[in-house]
Amino acid sequence: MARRALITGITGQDGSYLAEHLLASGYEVWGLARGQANPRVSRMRKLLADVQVVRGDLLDQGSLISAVEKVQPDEVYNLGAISFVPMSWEQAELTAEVTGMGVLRMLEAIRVCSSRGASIRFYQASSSEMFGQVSETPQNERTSFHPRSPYGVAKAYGHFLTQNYRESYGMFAVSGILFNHESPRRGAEFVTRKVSLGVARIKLGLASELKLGNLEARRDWGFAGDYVRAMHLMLQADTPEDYVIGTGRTHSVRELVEAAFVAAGLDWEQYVVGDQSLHRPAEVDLLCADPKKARTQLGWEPTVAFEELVAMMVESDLRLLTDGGDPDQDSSWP
Ligand code: NAP
Ligand code: G4F
Repeated sequence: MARRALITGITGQDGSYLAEHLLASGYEVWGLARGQANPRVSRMRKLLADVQVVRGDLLDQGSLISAVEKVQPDEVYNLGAISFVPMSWEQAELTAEVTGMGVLRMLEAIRVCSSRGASIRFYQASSSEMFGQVSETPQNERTSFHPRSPYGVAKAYGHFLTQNYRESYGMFAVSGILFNHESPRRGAEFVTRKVSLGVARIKLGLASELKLGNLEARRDWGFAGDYVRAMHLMLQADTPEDYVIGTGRTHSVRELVEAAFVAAGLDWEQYVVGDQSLHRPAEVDLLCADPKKARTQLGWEPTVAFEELVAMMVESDLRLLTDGGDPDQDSSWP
Protein backbone atom coordinates (compact mmCIF):
# COMPACT_ATOMS: atom_id res chain seq x y z
CA MET A 1 0.00 0.00 0.00
CA ALA A 2 1.22 3.52 -0.81
CA ARG A 3 2.62 5.53 2.08
CA ARG A 4 0.43 8.49 2.99
CA ALA A 5 1.66 12.03 3.64
CA LEU A 6 -0.24 15.00 5.06
CA ILE A 7 1.21 18.44 4.23
CA THR A 8 0.15 21.69 5.89
CA GLY A 9 1.01 24.77 3.80
CA ILE A 10 0.11 22.88 0.61
CA THR A 11 -0.70 26.13 -1.25
CA GLY A 12 2.74 27.61 -0.52
CA GLN A 13 6.01 27.37 -2.42
CA ASP A 14 7.42 24.40 -0.48
CA GLY A 15 4.07 22.60 -0.29
CA SER A 16 3.94 22.43 -4.09
CA TYR A 17 7.48 21.11 -4.56
CA LEU A 18 7.16 18.63 -1.69
CA ALA A 19 3.83 17.33 -3.03
CA GLU A 20 5.38 16.78 -6.47
CA HIS A 21 8.39 15.02 -4.94
CA LEU A 22 6.25 12.73 -2.78
CA LEU A 23 3.82 11.93 -5.61
CA ALA A 24 6.78 11.03 -7.84
CA SER A 25 8.04 8.78 -5.00
CA GLY A 26 4.74 6.86 -4.95
CA TYR A 27 3.06 8.51 -1.96
CA GLU A 28 -0.63 9.25 -1.55
CA VAL A 29 -0.51 12.99 -0.80
CA TRP A 30 -3.03 14.99 1.20
CA GLY A 31 -2.89 18.75 1.64
CA LEU A 32 -4.44 20.59 4.58
CA ALA A 33 -6.22 23.66 3.22
CA ARG A 34 -7.94 26.41 5.15
CA GLY A 35 -10.73 28.87 4.39
CA GLN A 36 -14.15 28.67 2.83
CA ALA A 37 -13.15 29.92 -0.62
CA ASN A 38 -9.37 30.14 -0.74
CA PRO A 39 -8.29 30.97 -4.35
CA ARG A 40 -4.86 29.49 -3.66
CA VAL A 41 -6.55 26.12 -3.03
CA SER A 42 -8.29 26.24 -6.44
CA ARG A 43 -4.97 27.10 -8.10
CA MET A 44 -3.24 24.26 -6.24
CA ARG A 45 -5.98 21.78 -7.24
CA LYS A 46 -5.49 22.70 -10.92
CA LEU A 47 -1.73 22.30 -10.82
CA LEU A 48 -1.45 19.37 -8.43
CA ALA A 49 -4.50 17.37 -9.48
CA ASP A 50 -3.35 14.23 -7.67
CA VAL A 51 -3.20 15.90 -4.26
CA GLN A 52 -6.26 15.22 -2.11
CA VAL A 53 -7.53 18.06 0.05
CA VAL A 54 -8.59 17.88 3.68
CA ARG A 55 -9.96 20.99 5.38
CA GLY A 56 -8.26 22.37 8.49
CA ASP A 57 -6.56 25.34 10.05
CA LEU A 58 -3.51 25.56 12.32
CA LEU A 59 -5.61 27.85 14.54
CA ASP A 60 -8.22 25.14 15.12
CA GLN A 61 -7.17 22.13 17.25
CA GLY A 62 -10.30 20.08 16.48
CA SER A 63 -9.82 20.46 12.74
CA LEU A 64 -6.27 19.09 12.97
CA ILE A 65 -7.35 16.06 14.99
CA SER A 66 -10.13 15.39 12.44
CA ALA A 67 -7.69 15.78 9.55
CA VAL A 68 -5.17 13.35 11.05
CA GLU A 69 -7.96 10.87 11.89
CA LYS A 70 -9.35 11.09 8.36
CA VAL A 71 -6.06 10.86 6.45
CA GLN A 72 -4.28 8.37 8.77
CA PRO A 73 -0.90 9.61 7.50
CA ASP A 74 2.44 7.86 7.87
CA GLU A 75 4.19 11.25 7.66
CA VAL A 76 3.07 14.81 8.52
CA TYR A 77 4.99 17.80 7.11
CA ASN A 78 4.10 21.01 8.96
CA LEU A 79 4.89 23.75 6.44
CA GLY A 80 1.93 26.02 7.23
CA ALA A 81 2.90 29.37 8.75
CA ILE A 82 2.76 33.10 8.49
CA SER A 83 6.15 33.11 6.81
CA PHE A 84 6.77 36.73 5.78
CA VAL A 85 9.05 38.30 8.40
CA PRO A 86 7.82 41.96 8.12
CA MET A 87 4.23 40.81 8.63
CA SER A 88 5.25 39.28 11.93
CA TRP A 89 5.78 42.76 13.43
CA GLU A 90 2.42 43.96 12.11
CA GLN A 91 0.53 40.87 13.31
CA ALA A 92 2.71 39.52 16.09
CA GLU A 93 -0.06 37.74 17.97
CA LEU A 94 -1.42 36.02 14.86
CA THR A 95 2.13 34.98 13.94
CA ALA A 96 2.59 33.46 17.41
CA GLU A 97 -0.73 31.61 17.04
CA VAL A 98 -0.15 30.21 13.54
CA THR A 99 3.62 29.86 13.29
CA GLY A 100 4.23 28.96 16.96
CA MET A 101 1.08 27.54 18.58
CA GLY A 102 0.13 25.85 15.29
CA VAL A 103 3.05 23.47 15.88
CA LEU A 104 1.71 22.59 19.33
CA ARG A 105 -1.75 21.92 17.89
CA MET A 106 -0.39 19.66 15.15
CA LEU A 107 1.84 17.74 17.59
CA GLU A 108 -1.13 17.27 19.91
CA ALA A 109 -3.28 16.00 17.04
CA ILE A 110 -0.56 13.43 16.25
CA ARG A 111 -0.13 12.51 19.92
CA VAL A 112 -3.87 11.89 20.35
CA CYS A 113 -4.06 9.74 17.21
CA SER A 114 -0.81 7.94 18.08
CA SER A 115 -2.26 6.95 21.45
CA ARG A 116 -4.85 5.01 19.43
CA GLY A 117 -2.10 2.99 17.75
CA ALA A 118 -1.02 5.15 14.82
CA SER A 119 2.70 5.61 14.16
CA ILE A 120 3.23 8.99 12.53
CA ARG A 121 6.51 10.73 11.68
CA PHE A 122 6.49 14.54 11.99
CA TYR A 123 8.54 17.18 10.14
CA GLN A 124 8.63 20.78 11.42
CA ALA A 125 9.66 23.62 9.09
CA SER A 126 12.17 25.40 11.31
CA SER A 127 14.09 28.39 10.00
CA SER A 128 17.53 29.97 9.93
CA GLU A 129 15.71 33.10 11.17
CA MET A 130 16.03 31.49 14.62
CA PHE A 131 19.80 32.18 14.51
CA GLY A 132 19.04 35.89 14.02
CA GLN A 133 21.92 37.89 15.48
CA VAL A 134 24.37 35.10 14.81
CA SER A 135 26.90 33.96 17.41
CA GLU A 136 29.12 32.17 14.86
CA THR A 137 29.47 31.70 11.10
CA PRO A 138 28.63 29.35 9.46
CA GLN A 139 25.64 28.23 11.51
CA ASN A 140 25.18 24.54 12.38
CA GLU A 141 22.80 22.41 14.48
CA ARG A 142 24.56 23.48 17.71
CA THR A 143 24.63 27.25 17.04
CA SER A 144 22.63 29.20 19.64
CA PHE A 145 19.43 31.08 18.73
CA HIS A 146 18.94 34.84 18.97
CA PRO A 147 15.81 35.54 16.88
CA ARG A 148 15.29 39.11 15.68
CA SER A 149 11.57 39.12 14.76
CA PRO A 150 8.29 37.82 16.17
CA TYR A 151 8.46 35.28 13.31
CA GLY A 152 11.88 34.04 14.45
CA VAL A 153 10.67 33.79 18.04
CA ALA A 154 7.58 31.82 17.00
CA LYS A 155 9.75 29.44 14.94
CA ALA A 156 12.09 28.94 17.93
CA TYR A 157 9.07 27.96 20.04
CA GLY A 158 7.98 25.41 17.41
CA HIS A 159 11.51 24.10 17.15
CA PHE A 160 11.98 23.50 20.88
CA LEU A 161 8.48 22.06 21.18
CA THR A 162 9.20 19.52 18.43
CA GLN A 163 12.37 18.53 20.30
CA ASN A 164 10.39 18.33 23.54
CA TYR A 165 7.68 16.05 22.09
CA ARG A 166 10.44 13.80 20.76
CA GLU A 167 12.01 13.61 24.21
CA SER A 168 8.76 13.49 26.22
CA TYR A 169 6.71 11.07 24.15
CA GLY A 170 9.32 9.25 22.07
CA MET A 171 7.75 10.63 18.90
CA PHE A 172 9.64 10.57 15.59
CA ALA A 173 9.53 14.37 15.39
CA VAL A 174 12.27 16.35 13.63
CA SER A 175 13.02 19.91 12.56
CA GLY A 176 14.75 21.00 9.39
CA ILE A 177 16.52 24.30 10.01
CA LEU A 178 16.21 25.56 6.47
CA PHE A 179 18.01 28.59 5.11
CA ASN A 180 16.34 30.80 2.47
CA HIS A 181 15.16 28.82 -0.53
CA GLU A 182 13.57 30.29 -3.59
CA SER A 183 12.06 29.43 -6.96
CA PRO A 184 9.75 30.80 -9.65
CA ARG A 185 6.92 29.83 -7.26
CA ARG A 186 8.20 32.09 -4.46
CA GLY A 187 5.69 34.62 -3.10
CA ALA A 188 6.08 38.05 -4.71
CA GLU A 189 6.67 39.71 -1.31
CA PHE A 190 10.04 38.00 -0.70
CA VAL A 191 13.13 39.82 -1.94
CA THR A 192 14.30 37.32 -4.60
CA ARG A 193 10.92 37.25 -6.34
CA LYS A 194 10.37 40.96 -5.85
CA VAL A 195 13.66 41.50 -7.66
CA SER A 196 13.04 38.95 -10.45
CA LEU A 197 9.57 40.41 -11.10
CA GLY A 198 10.94 43.96 -10.89
CA VAL A 199 13.68 43.19 -13.41
CA ALA A 200 11.18 41.52 -15.78
CA ARG A 201 8.83 44.53 -15.57
CA ILE A 202 11.67 46.96 -16.27
CA LYS A 203 12.97 44.85 -19.17
CA LEU A 204 9.48 44.76 -20.73
CA GLY A 205 8.93 48.50 -20.24
CA LEU A 206 6.20 47.95 -17.59
CA ALA A 207 8.15 49.75 -14.82
CA SER A 208 10.99 52.23 -14.58
CA GLU A 209 12.37 51.60 -11.06
CA LEU A 210 12.55 49.04 -8.25
CA LYS A 211 12.27 50.14 -4.60
CA LEU A 212 14.23 48.08 -2.09
CA GLY A 213 15.27 48.20 1.57
CA ASN A 214 18.53 46.96 3.08
CA LEU A 215 20.97 45.91 0.33
CA GLU A 216 23.73 44.88 2.77
CA ALA A 217 21.96 41.93 4.44
CA ARG A 218 23.46 38.57 3.49
CA ARG A 219 21.56 35.33 2.98
CA ASP A 220 22.34 31.73 2.03
CA TRP A 221 19.96 31.29 -0.91
CA GLY A 222 19.21 27.89 -2.47
CA PHE A 223 16.58 26.29 -4.72
CA ALA A 224 13.33 25.14 -3.06
CA GLY A 225 13.15 21.97 -5.20
CA ASP A 226 16.40 20.78 -3.59
CA TYR A 227 15.26 21.57 -0.06
CA VAL A 228 12.05 19.51 -0.09
CA ARG A 229 14.17 16.42 -0.86
CA ALA A 230 15.95 17.07 2.44
CA MET A 231 12.61 17.20 4.32
CA HIS A 232 11.69 13.77 2.96
CA LEU A 233 15.13 12.30 3.70
CA MET A 234 14.91 13.45 7.34
CA LEU A 235 11.75 11.41 7.84
CA GLN A 236 13.36 8.30 6.27
CA ALA A 237 16.35 8.34 8.67
CA ASP A 238 16.79 5.60 11.31
CA THR A 239 16.75 8.10 14.18
CA PRO A 240 14.86 11.40 14.60
CA GLU A 241 17.36 14.26 14.42
CA ASP A 242 17.40 17.93 13.42
CA TYR A 243 19.39 19.13 10.40
CA VAL A 244 20.64 22.43 8.98
CA ILE A 245 19.87 22.73 5.26
CA GLY A 246 21.59 25.36 3.11
CA THR A 247 24.26 25.79 0.44
CA GLY A 248 27.13 27.03 2.65
CA ARG A 249 27.49 30.17 0.50
CA THR A 250 26.29 33.64 1.37
CA HIS A 251 25.46 36.64 -0.85
CA SER A 252 24.27 40.17 -0.13
CA VAL A 253 20.96 41.54 -1.40
CA ARG A 254 23.12 43.89 -3.51
CA GLU A 255 24.78 40.86 -5.19
CA LEU A 256 21.35 39.33 -5.78
CA VAL A 257 20.15 42.54 -7.43
CA GLU A 258 23.26 42.81 -9.58
CA ALA A 259 22.97 39.17 -10.75
CA ALA A 260 19.27 39.58 -11.59
CA PHE A 261 19.78 42.73 -13.68
CA VAL A 262 22.79 41.14 -15.42
CA ALA A 263 20.59 38.13 -16.31
CA ALA A 264 18.34 40.57 -18.22
CA GLY A 265 21.24 42.54 -19.72
CA LEU A 266 20.58 45.62 -17.53
CA ASP A 267 22.62 47.80 -15.15
CA TRP A 268 20.97 47.73 -11.70
CA GLU A 269 22.31 51.13 -10.60
CA GLN A 270 20.08 52.87 -13.15
CA TYR A 271 16.87 51.41 -11.71
CA VAL A 272 17.16 50.53 -8.00
CA VAL A 273 15.88 53.13 -5.52
CA GLY A 274 16.41 52.91 -1.75
CA ASP A 275 13.27 52.99 0.38
CA GLN A 276 13.78 53.51 4.13
CA SER A 277 10.27 52.22 4.91
CA LEU A 278 11.36 48.75 3.71
CA HIS A 279 14.07 48.48 6.39
CA ARG A 280 13.12 46.27 9.36
CA PRO A 281 12.92 47.21 13.07
CA ALA A 282 15.66 44.61 13.69
CA GLU A 283 17.62 42.99 10.86
CA VAL A 284 19.28 39.61 10.48
CA ASP A 285 22.57 40.75 8.94
CA LEU A 286 24.26 37.50 7.99
CA LEU A 287 23.15 33.93 7.42
CA CYS A 288 25.37 31.15 6.10
CA ALA A 289 24.72 27.44 6.61
CA ASP A 290 27.06 24.64 7.57
CA PRO A 291 25.15 21.71 5.98
CA LYS A 292 27.84 19.10 6.76
CA LYS A 293 25.57 16.92 8.91
CA ALA A 294 22.92 16.69 6.16
CA ARG A 295 25.59 15.88 3.59
CA THR A 296 27.25 13.13 5.61
CA GLN A 297 24.21 11.58 7.33
CA LEU A 298 21.47 12.07 4.72
CA GLY A 299 23.56 12.24 1.55
CA TRP A 300 21.81 15.52 0.72
CA GLU A 301 23.43 18.04 -1.67
CA PRO A 302 22.02 21.19 -3.27
CA THR A 303 22.11 21.10 -7.10
CA VAL A 304 21.37 24.71 -8.12
CA ALA A 305 23.98 27.47 -7.69
CA PHE A 306 23.08 31.06 -6.76
CA GLU A 307 23.59 32.60 -10.24
CA GLU A 308 21.64 29.75 -11.84
CA LEU A 309 18.76 30.26 -9.41
CA VAL A 310 18.59 34.00 -10.02
CA ALA A 311 18.67 33.52 -13.81
CA MET A 312 15.95 30.83 -13.56
CA MET A 313 13.67 33.24 -11.67
CA VAL A 314 14.27 36.19 -14.00
CA GLU A 315 13.68 34.06 -17.11
CA SER A 316 10.52 32.59 -15.61
CA ASP A 317 9.12 36.03 -14.76
CA LEU A 318 9.98 37.38 -18.22
CA ARG A 319 7.99 34.47 -19.70
CA LEU A 320 5.11 34.94 -17.25
CA LEU A 321 4.70 38.66 -17.98
CA THR A 322 5.22 38.24 -21.73
CA ASP A 323 2.38 35.69 -21.72
CA GLY A 324 0.15 38.18 -19.89
CA GLY A 325 0.16 36.27 -16.58
CA ASP A 326 -0.68 37.96 -13.28
CA PRO A 327 2.09 37.20 -10.75
CA ASP A 328 -0.30 37.57 -7.84
CA GLN A 329 -2.81 35.14 -9.32
CA ASP A 330 -0.74 32.78 -11.42
CA SER A 331 2.67 33.01 -9.78
CA SER A 332 5.01 31.08 -12.07
CA TRP A 333 3.41 27.73 -11.50
CA PRO A 334 4.18 25.06 -12.26
P1 NAP B 1 4.65 30.15 2.02
O1 NAP B 1 4.79 30.04 0.53
O2 NAP B 1 4.44 31.49 2.63
O3 NAP B 1 3.42 29.21 2.45
C1 NAP B 1 2.85 29.30 3.73
C2 NAP B 1 1.69 28.32 3.81
O4 NAP B 1 1.11 28.40 5.11
C3 NAP B 1 0.56 28.61 2.80
O5 NAP B 1 0.19 27.40 2.19
C4 NAP B 1 -0.58 29.12 3.69
O6 NAP B 1 -1.85 28.74 3.20
C5 NAP B 1 -0.30 28.33 4.98
N1 NAP B 1 -0.98 28.88 6.14
C6 NAP B 1 -0.99 30.18 6.57
N2 NAP B 1 -1.79 30.30 7.65
C7 NAP B 1 -2.30 29.08 7.90
C8 NAP B 1 -3.19 28.57 8.87
N3 NAP B 1 -3.76 29.35 9.81
N4 NAP B 1 -3.50 27.25 8.84
C9 NAP B 1 -2.98 26.44 7.88
N5 NAP B 1 -2.12 26.86 6.93
C10 NAP B 1 -1.79 28.17 6.94
O7 NAP B 1 5.90 29.49 2.73
P2 NAP B 1 7.07 28.56 2.12
O8 NAP B 1 8.14 29.43 1.59
O9 NAP B 1 6.47 27.51 1.29
O10 NAP B 1 7.66 27.94 3.47
C11 NAP B 1 7.12 26.75 4.03
C12 NAP B 1 7.46 26.69 5.51
O11 NAP B 1 8.87 26.71 5.68
C13 NAP B 1 6.94 27.86 6.35
O12 NAP B 1 6.62 27.35 7.62
C14 NAP B 1 8.13 28.79 6.44
O13 NAP B 1 8.03 29.59 7.60
C15 NAP B 1 9.25 27.80 6.52
N6 NAP B 1 10.55 28.23 6.02
C16 NAP B 1 10.64 28.76 4.75
C17 NAP B 1 11.88 29.12 4.26
C18 NAP B 1 12.02 29.68 2.86
O14 NAP B 1 13.08 30.26 2.58
N7 NAP B 1 11.04 29.52 1.99
C19 NAP B 1 13.02 28.95 5.06
C20 NAP B 1 12.88 28.42 6.33
C21 NAP B 1 11.64 28.03 6.80
P3 NAP B 1 -2.98 29.79 2.65
O15 NAP B 1 -2.97 29.61 1.18
O16 NAP B 1 -4.21 29.29 3.28
O17 NAP B 1 -2.57 31.16 3.09
O1 G4F C 1 13.26 37.66 1.17
P1 G4F C 1 13.10 38.11 2.56
O2 G4F C 1 11.82 38.79 2.90
O3 G4F C 1 13.38 36.83 3.46
P2 G4F C 1 13.78 36.64 5.00
O4 G4F C 1 13.36 37.76 5.84
O5 G4F C 1 15.22 36.27 5.03
O6 G4F C 1 12.88 35.38 5.40
C1 G4F C 1 12.72 34.25 4.54
O7 G4F C 1 13.72 33.30 4.84
C2 G4F C 1 13.63 32.73 6.17
C3 G4F C 1 14.79 31.74 6.32
O8 G4F C 1 15.93 32.43 6.79
C4 G4F C 1 12.29 32.05 6.30
F1 G4F C 1 12.21 31.46 7.51
C5 G4F C 1 11.17 33.08 6.12
O9 G4F C 1 9.91 32.41 6.19
C6 G4F C 1 11.32 33.69 4.73
O10 G4F C 1 11.07 32.70 3.77
O11 G4F C 1 14.28 39.13 2.95
C7 G4F C 1 15.64 38.81 2.76
C8 G4F C 1 16.49 40.03 3.02
C9 G4F C 1 16.21 40.75 4.35
O12 G4F C 1 17.42 41.03 4.98
C10 G4F C 1 15.53 42.05 3.96
O13 G4F C 1 15.75 43.13 4.84
O14 G4F C 1 16.22 41.02 2.01
C11 G4F C 1 16.15 42.30 2.60
N1 G4F C 1 15.38 43.19 1.75
C12 G4F C 1 15.84 44.35 1.18
N2 G4F C 1 14.86 44.95 0.49
C13 G4F C 1 14.09 43.02 1.39
C14 G4F C 1 13.76 44.14 0.60
N3 G4F C 1 13.20 42.06 1.68
C15 G4F C 1 11.95 42.16 1.14
N4 G4F C 1 11.05 41.18 1.40
N5 G4F C 1 11.59 43.25 0.37
C16 G4F C 1 12.46 44.27 0.08
O15 G4F C 1 12.10 45.23 -0.61
